[in-house]
Amino acid sequence: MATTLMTFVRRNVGPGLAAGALAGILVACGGGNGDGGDSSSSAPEQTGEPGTTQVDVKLVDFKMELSERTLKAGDYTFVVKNDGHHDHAMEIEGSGTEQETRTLAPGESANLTVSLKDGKYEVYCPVDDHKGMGMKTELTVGGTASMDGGTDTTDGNGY
Ligand SMILES: [Cu+2]
Repeated sequence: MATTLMTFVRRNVGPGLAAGALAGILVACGGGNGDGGDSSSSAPEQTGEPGTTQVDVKLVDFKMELSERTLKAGDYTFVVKNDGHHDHAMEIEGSGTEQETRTLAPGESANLTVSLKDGKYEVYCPVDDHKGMGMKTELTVGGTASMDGGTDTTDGNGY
């Protein structure tokens, strides 16, 4: 019905008038679909992907802090937060893997899901020369961690 009326109006008056008439129609018909539509489905921001282990990474000027630096092989979600005053990002490189987050403005964060195999990884900030300024660290994956005497070495009964 509104459509018919709209067509009718548009045919018989200029565009400007039609717009005005249309607005009037919209207001007139507006009672049908109440205005309380606040139900925007705001999904809570998810940290960590299901089935992965979360590793927190803090980027500051100019350091890189990982909550874990010795991991077992598996899937990890790096939750990277820029706590510095410059743009930063995180790149992880090693054992055939090379992945990075987008560049994060101060206060921003991003998730990076990576499948890690045994080996050594370099984790650093690829922005400008931040790596050279100290934004780098090492990540060891596998049972060759030298720190604890290797009590928990790889046993092949895993997943
Ligand atoms: Cu940086």
